[in-house]
Amino acid sequence: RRLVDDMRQAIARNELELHYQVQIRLPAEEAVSYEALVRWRHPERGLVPPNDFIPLAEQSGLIVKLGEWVLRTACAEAAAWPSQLPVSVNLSPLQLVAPNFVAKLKSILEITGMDPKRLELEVTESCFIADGAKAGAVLHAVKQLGVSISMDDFGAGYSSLAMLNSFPFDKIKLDRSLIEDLNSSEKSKGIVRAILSLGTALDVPVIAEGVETIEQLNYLCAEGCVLIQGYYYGRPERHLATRGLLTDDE
Ligand code: G
Ligand code: G
Ligand code: MN
Ligand code: NA
Repeated sequence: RRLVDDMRQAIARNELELHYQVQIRLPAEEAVSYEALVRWRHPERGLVPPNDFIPLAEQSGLIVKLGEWVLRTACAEAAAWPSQLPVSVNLSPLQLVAPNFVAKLKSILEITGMDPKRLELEVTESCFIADGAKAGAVLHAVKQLGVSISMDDFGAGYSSLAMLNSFPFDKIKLDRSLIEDLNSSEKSKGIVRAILSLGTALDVPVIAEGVETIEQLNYLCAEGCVLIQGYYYGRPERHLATRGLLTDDE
């Protein structure tokens, strides 16, 4: 596959870049954090979205190197932000079980001068499927460094209550498919409400992802959800520090 060969060189050629999507706290609507999302500025294909290359990177094992680049770059860039807000980074299951992951993370934090308290790692249920005990052990070691862990895409796939019980997540991210269905489905409203009250019961903050409309926002707000991420407030884009030097997603 040509794309896989290209991808191998993309890191060395400096073709990857991170865009950041704001996370908002209600009611003041202040920015509280940013999620890093990788893009590939391909010389011929233009800006390639992660869905077009992350799965390939996972299949080929390249995700370990790519994920390391993402972590190092997100830490280096966020360390220089004037706001000093937290940054969250998505982790692939393979990264988590790769040898020396924790040691590498520790060294990235040291080299970039990033405050571990400002770093959040997002994991999905798939991280726990192959070897749940191993994933849990690694994540506990990560938390020891002061880094926090979010449960991403909750409410999609097989994300289960058992998982929430087995690991002390610092944040739950409501999957955007649930938010999308809020408009059309009473069932989704019930599920969202239930997950929000689960968050309250466990004392874990819940953030809604993929919020695009005022109707969705008002429903979430009425149900006590104060953390919001989605196009309603902002798309992933280069951060303030570099804005103007690069073109945005659209
Ligand atoms: O940015 P976008 O919505 O197109 O991202 C699509 C998918 O790619 C999402 O599931 C997101 O979690 C994933 N993704 C984006 N950036 C990264 C990254 O740096 N590492 C990993 N593992 N996944 C990412
Ligand atoms: O799987 P993960 O939650 O990491 O995926 C986040 C992805 O969702 C980002 O790549 C981002 O581009 C996308 N996203 C963020 N907000 C919205 C939104 O409001 N609507 C849609 N359709 N996608 C969104
Ligand atoms: Mn995410
Ligand atoms: Na998600």
